[in-house]
Amino acid sequence: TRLPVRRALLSVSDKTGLIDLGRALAAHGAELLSTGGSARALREAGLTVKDVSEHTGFPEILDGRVKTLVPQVHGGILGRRDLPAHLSQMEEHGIAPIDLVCVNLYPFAATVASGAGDEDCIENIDIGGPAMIRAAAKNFGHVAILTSPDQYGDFVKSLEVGGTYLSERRDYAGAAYAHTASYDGMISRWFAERAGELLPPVLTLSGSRDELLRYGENPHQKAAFYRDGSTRAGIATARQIQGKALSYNNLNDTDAAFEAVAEFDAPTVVIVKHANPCGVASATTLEDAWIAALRCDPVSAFGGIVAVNRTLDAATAQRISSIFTEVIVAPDADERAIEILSRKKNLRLLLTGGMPDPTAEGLAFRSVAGGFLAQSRDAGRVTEQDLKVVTKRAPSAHEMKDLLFAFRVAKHVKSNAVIYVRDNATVGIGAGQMSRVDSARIAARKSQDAADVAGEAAPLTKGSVAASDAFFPFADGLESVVAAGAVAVIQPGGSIRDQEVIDAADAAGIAMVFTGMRHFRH
Ligand code: 93A
Repeated sequence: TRLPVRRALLSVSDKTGLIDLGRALAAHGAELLSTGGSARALREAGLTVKDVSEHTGFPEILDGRVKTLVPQVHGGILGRRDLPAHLSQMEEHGIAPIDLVCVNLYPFAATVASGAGDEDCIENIDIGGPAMIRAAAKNFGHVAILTSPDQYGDFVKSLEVGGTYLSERRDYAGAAYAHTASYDGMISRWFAERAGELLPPVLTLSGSRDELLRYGENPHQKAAFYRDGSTRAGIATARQIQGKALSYNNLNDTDAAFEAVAEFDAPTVVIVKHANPCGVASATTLEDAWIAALRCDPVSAFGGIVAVNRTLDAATAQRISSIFTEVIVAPDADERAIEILSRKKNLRLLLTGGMPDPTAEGLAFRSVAGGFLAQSRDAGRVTEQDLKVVTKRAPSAHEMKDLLFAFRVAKHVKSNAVIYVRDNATVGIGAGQMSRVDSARIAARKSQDAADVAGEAAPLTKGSVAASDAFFPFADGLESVVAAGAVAVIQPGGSIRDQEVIDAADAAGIAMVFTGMRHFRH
């Protein structure tokens, strides 16, 4: 059976859709109860509204901190209409049943994001709202609870045919608890941040489901994208300009590409396949950066994800669209670039509106059986001052620039990572191998392939510099880097066999620097 609404309590911070909902309720004979600002808005639209304070005989006090926290409201929401004892107690205390609660909460997240002071943020912690939401959701047998303007349309449709079914109210109740849980999750994280605790004793992952993805990593897996309310520029802020819907793998790869390209100040292009860069280059223009990035591994770049750290221009868009590309992500794009890409119907173009700060603090998660692991994101970055020259030969100024570039790329390549760089462009990337020697060799072999494609005699790694994300445990890794033609090496150092590795470098006459910082990425 459908449940009509005889009395509704409307108390919303976000007034979107409020008037239409109020009108529909009034048209179907509901009495409207409301709090200060909501009541005012409804009245201004010509609706008859009763103030909650008039209804309860108790004024709003303490600057509005206590508006609805009274038995007339909570009794009216929580009383069971199927228990005679409840009904008689309600009557005894003059408590009228409330059949619909429509509440959305003080904008805590928006207040924090606006940079407001602590006092303001705390005042925007809603107490009465969540209490009503949770009460109404608990009593879904007799009460409907709406927490988002997105729900009003469907609700009004039900109203027009006599009211809501129990199953609908159960769905609203589930959504209501998700709403209050995510709200409290945000607040607890804010407190933890204030206390300088990146890893609080209890960590609730509070995200709201944004979209169901077609499937997960594989077609037999289900997947969705959840937003955690963060405003950091990246895939969460991206506007999709064109192309088909993004898949789980697309989102994961696009994130990897964009976070990597954000590391660089000069115009830079990162091409990613399977969450690993297969080409990274900086140049004076994005177009030149694209050409150099593609040269590193043109075979893998097919069907890749391209990230740039500048407004995408027409010349670069033209180049990128000349090979099959899944996704392009950029902070922005000019009109001509957008027009050029619009000819490729399936290509997705994402514009994030800005670049994130790669050195900013934040948390990163990974799931394990029975829980999840959390750590601060790898915001580490080495500068020339952090480097220790350990060989007889010191790197030249040009080599030094390439070494730093290579180590920055290494941070975004799955371990074991060995990266060869020449002139601000990767010329060989070895990723995800269980042994460092293999990563070094694979990168060199791929660079030979790239040289063959480019019609060059020598592998691109000849005369390059090399970076390793973690120390070389033995001299063999270093030796294979030398064999590939590298003339300078950057690596964390810290192995008990460091001296062996240094001796091998000196024997080969190359320069080597230690960073003291490791960039594992698993
Ligand atoms: O300050 S509160 O925590 N105390 C209350 O008793 C209370 N009742 C409703 N906040 C309370 N509300 C919130 O006020 C609602 O959740 C809603 O967000 C807001 C609506 O206020 P107004 O109608 O005055 O705009």
